[in-house]
Amino acid sequence: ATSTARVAALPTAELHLHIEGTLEPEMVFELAARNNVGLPFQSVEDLREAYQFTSLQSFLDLYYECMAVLQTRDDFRTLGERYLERAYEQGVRHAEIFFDAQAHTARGLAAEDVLDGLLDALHTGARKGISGGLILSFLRDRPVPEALETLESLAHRAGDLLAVGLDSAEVGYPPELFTPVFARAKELGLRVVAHAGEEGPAAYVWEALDLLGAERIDHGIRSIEDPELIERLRRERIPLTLCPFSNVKLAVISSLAEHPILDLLDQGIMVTVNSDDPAYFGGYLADNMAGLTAAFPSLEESALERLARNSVDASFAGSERKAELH
Ligand code: ES4
Ligand code: ZN
Repeated sequence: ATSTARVAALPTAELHLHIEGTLEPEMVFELAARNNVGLPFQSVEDLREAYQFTSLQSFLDLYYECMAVLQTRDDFRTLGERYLERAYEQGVRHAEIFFDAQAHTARGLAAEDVLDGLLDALHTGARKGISGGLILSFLRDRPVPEALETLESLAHRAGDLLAVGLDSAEVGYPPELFTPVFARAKELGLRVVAHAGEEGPAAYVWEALDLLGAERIDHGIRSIEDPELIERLRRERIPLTLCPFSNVKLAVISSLAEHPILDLLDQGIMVTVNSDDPAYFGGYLADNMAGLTAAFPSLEESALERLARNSVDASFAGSERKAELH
């Protein structure tokens, strides 16, 4: 197995990271105290013990509950800066970061405070050698008109966004529903990604590609059930942003050794390793890579290098930045 420290020597791009999923239990308590927010947990240990999930929904319930402590632009700046520092220590040099605007506006926050706080953090990160951008991710289990309103409310800030995405509870909320939202995002000049094929079927991956115009698929692990889809992903070099620790924690697979990442890599699919919600799932990007080397004794250094290289190639960084990172 290769240690986290050795993996961290490889420059990588993090392409699948929910900033609210970097909220460590210590910070939940710190912000709860600062903002006078009540918590149904007695201590950091008590909260950590609740990190046992049986499905995506069981995780999302806790994830949305904890983020109530985030109240101000400054809270989002701090959250973002702490993530970027930890990511840098793990070799990440470029980060494309999801934020769930609706989870905050539904609590009465202004979308622009969230955006500005995260942009503050990205500026700090840029000075320290980590580039990146923000992905406005729509909550698929909330009404489509709300997603459209959220997009319109930030349309005048489209220049501060990199892309749009689609996340939250998947089954029963097919990508097709969001076709008009993504059409508008493209009109605004935004890039497009979407979560699909995590708990939902391979059919949702097809929809994300054909109806939303997704340029990358987040998770997409269930694509393995559809050989025609695999062939398309290979031919068109469509990246899958895989999250190994996440899949085990949310019981999408039973153990890391069952993860199809190496099969997909062998089949010529453009796969990348990512951390999803690292505060909840047991580690950051290099921790995920190191976990894979422990679970797959046959995984060679060259495969790690390929995964690192894929992450840069699959990013939306400009060609100059990509060249620097290779
Ligand atoms: C998420 Cl793991 C996962 N899947 C879907 N939506 C999410 N939001 C935050 N983490
Ligand atoms: Zn995700």
